[in-house]
Amino acid sequence: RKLEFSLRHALERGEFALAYQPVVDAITEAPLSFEALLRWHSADHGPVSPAKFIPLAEDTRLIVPIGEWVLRTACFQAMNWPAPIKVAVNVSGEQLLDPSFAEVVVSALAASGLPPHRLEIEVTESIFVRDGTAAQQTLERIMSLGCGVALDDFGTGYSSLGYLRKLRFSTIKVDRSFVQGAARDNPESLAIVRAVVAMADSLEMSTTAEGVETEEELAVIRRLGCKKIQGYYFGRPMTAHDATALFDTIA
Ligand code: G
Ligand code: G
Ligand code: NA
Ligand code: MN
Repeated sequence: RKLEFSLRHALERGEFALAYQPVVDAITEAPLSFEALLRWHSADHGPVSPAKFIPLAEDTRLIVPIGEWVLRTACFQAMNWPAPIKVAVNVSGEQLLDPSFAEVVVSALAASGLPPHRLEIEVTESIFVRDGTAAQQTLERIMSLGCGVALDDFGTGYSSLGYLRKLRFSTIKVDRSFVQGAARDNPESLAIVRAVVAMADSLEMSTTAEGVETEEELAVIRRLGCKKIQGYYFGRPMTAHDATALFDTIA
């Protein structure tokens, strides 16, 4: 069967699940949030990589209903965690530019009872390319609800500093390629991470280093002053059950 046909029926067949990857404080290593990452186990095709089905979902606009399911599921899940712990949800341009997006967020928060400040929306720079004004307006509305908005994969897209002047992002996520480069003493990567952290600090935005896998990467990222860390070194994406169990063992 064509992948698109299977994707069209995946929601009603209950084939999606969310994996949750921890984000920890760079100094204390205390968990701060989990990023929700969509997984698809297709009855027709087996497990399908997000790198394959997310672009297809975007092209077909199936990402709009799928993304609504992701938001609601993540908000309900976060209600099982201790109060300060947040949940981060990735949002594609197709979703953000859909006229109903802000109401979908409002409705997911209301249905779950999750306080808005415990939800962080992750967007990439690419959303500003197509319709920057509409993207900005929707993000302002999301921020006015009290939700955080993180800028994902920073430095890899069509970077423009213009939107950093207009929008108060909660977090800038430094792409894994810079983290790897910095740990290999690549002078350009080191300079860029240092500059991004300094810029974020002045703008009163937090920073997350993505894809920290080794002790060496952790050490250099700490030295460069990134506030938060995410990566296999601290935890792989895990089931909702395992994420919740993490707190049960601490408490
Ligand atoms: O989980 P993994 O690292 O393989 O994710 C691959 C890509 O898919 C990443 O760019 C991630 O942002 C994106 N992605 C994962 N889950 C979601 C989701 O729920 N919605 C959207 N729009 N993108 C997602
Ligand atoms: O585009 P985005 O940043 O949302 O993508 C997140 C993706 O990065 C997820 O698919 C997740 O599985 C992956 N990821 C998270 N931590 C690590 C890591 O330490 N190493 C690698 N290679 N991938 C990671
Ligand atoms: Na992300
Ligand atoms: Mn990222």
